[in-house]
Amino acid sequence: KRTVEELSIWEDARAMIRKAQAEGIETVWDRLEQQTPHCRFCELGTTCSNCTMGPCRISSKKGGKMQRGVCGADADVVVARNFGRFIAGGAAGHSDHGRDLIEVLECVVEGDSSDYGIRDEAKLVRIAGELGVDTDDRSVREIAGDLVEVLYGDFGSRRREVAFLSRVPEKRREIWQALGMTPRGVDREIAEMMHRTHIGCDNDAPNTLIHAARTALADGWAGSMIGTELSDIIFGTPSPSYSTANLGVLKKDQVNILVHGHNPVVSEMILAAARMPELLDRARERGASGINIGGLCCTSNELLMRQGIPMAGNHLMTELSIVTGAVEAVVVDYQCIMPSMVQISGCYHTRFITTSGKARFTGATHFDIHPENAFEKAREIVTLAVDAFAERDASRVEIPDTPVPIMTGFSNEAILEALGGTPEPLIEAMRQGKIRGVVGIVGCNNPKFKQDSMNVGLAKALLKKDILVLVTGCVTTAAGKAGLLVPEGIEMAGPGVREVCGALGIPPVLHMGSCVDNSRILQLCGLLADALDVDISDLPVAASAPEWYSEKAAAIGLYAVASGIETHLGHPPNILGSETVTHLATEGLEDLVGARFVIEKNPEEAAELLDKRITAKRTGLGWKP
Ligand code: NFS
Repeated sequence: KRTVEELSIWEDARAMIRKAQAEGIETVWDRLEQQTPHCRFCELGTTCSNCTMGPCRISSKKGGKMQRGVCGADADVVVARNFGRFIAGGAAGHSDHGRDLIEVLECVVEGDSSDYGIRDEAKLVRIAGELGVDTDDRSVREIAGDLVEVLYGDFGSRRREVAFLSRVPEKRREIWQALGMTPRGVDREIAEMMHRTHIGCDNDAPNTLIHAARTALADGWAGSMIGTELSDIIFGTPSPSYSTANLGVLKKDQVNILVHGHNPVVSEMILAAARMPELLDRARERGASGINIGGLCCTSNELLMRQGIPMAGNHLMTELSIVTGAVEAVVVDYQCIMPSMVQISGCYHTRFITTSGKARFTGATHFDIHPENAFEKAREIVTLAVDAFAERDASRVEIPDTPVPIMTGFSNEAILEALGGTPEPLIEAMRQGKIRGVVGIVGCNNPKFKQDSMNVGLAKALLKKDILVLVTGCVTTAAGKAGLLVPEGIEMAGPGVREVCGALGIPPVLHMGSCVDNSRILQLCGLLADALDVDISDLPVAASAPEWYSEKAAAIGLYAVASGIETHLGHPPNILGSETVTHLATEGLEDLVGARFVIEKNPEEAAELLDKRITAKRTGLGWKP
């Protein structure tokens, strides 16, 4: 049994794990222990339940029994099929989120919602123009209407390629074309993945994996990118600002509402409702001094980037946030929300509120939110939370730690503006070796790892090597709590990063948003490659998802690799039961797409591996290593 100190590097987490233990509340770590050891076949990816001739297990012992499933599928086929569906699940998550934003914009255009609007008209016009919409002498509403059509089209079957492929360097597009990897439509690739992995279809593992990559590319360069760009258009493009992070952002004397999930569509409305004078008065009448909004997981990243709303925690902090006893309501939309939060809420006065018909939780209070009723429902939800304050048991409240400051808001627009309008100064700093390379550290927490040990360890190790770090998703909180998201963080970096970031007054680790905002990093790579007239795979850049766990994170990893970005994972996906698939992922893809996965669980070793890649790419560009 692991000690509390072995579960997380953070004091706020440890304090709440101890409190949960003392109060008899089960958490993710308890359940992991109950589930360990896991099924070996499942870990290797060699179980199949895609038909009822099975379920089947393929033995990893060569030559023995059970080398094939009942249909005849061998380990390669079963692993590839399972991995393909895993990727499809992730791509579906990000992309359906993106589609929800198209629906909001459509409602704005049609006049069906007055709760939302277009906060960044300039960006709307720019993106529409980029995607071929006529923007001359037309109203914002007309342009937005056409943009809605173009983006809905990206989900269908009528295109040869998704619209934002215009952002992909020519050389990369040729590689995809030659391999049959060009993403045509988001829903099309996902549906085709389900078809191919139906019993009796795609029974050639590499062929399945090529389509898995196409599905992931549809996520990165369409579904996620649409999510990012429309969120900016509707809620504003992020620019640098300060906020705070960790469980200390909860306030003892205020109504605390935590928004959790992924989409800004609901959380922005909760925030707006919480600022209504009538609700503030209501909170005061009930003895609270105000209404405090904090965020969890990616919807937190969305509100943090655009509105500076503090971040209470990442994935493994979600259950623990309720254990503080100080949370009146957790309001969720979808994705990464542990169902156990309903039970834990039930141990306190906390209201657990769902808002999406796509993600209902038995035992939760449900408010069906649509663009047409969003603000009204948000007002009802905040009212409910305010009224719950009276039920808070002060004797059970424990808010650990004091919040740490963080800087946020580094959209590509903000980065380019800081650089004077072009990526040239960044390229020059890279050429001179002050910034030797750039690594995006993204993704999750996983209770199999000591929480954030890898996320923080890798970031620090890279900074020492003068490698600039970009973060999104749950790594944001980790970097923030470690003091890396403030300009003073340059003290932990090598001399080059210290000099460049110091001169610009920016942190050595830049927060670029939520997980769909990894599309910002893709776009940035495209910009850098075009400026140097090379392919993305020629750049001294890399990616990492050290503590990843979700299907979405796997899809991100695969679209990064397929885009030419070497990607480190702290542990492998469930593919090791197939030598063919494992070899392809960790070596073969290098020959095909110019990048591969590397697996390493030690952060220093991982930094060495990524440094090696960056060094090789620098040499390739004729730059000193
Ligand atoms: Ni990303 Fe965001 Fe966090 Fe992982 Fe989940 S919140 S979309 S999947 S756990 S980073």
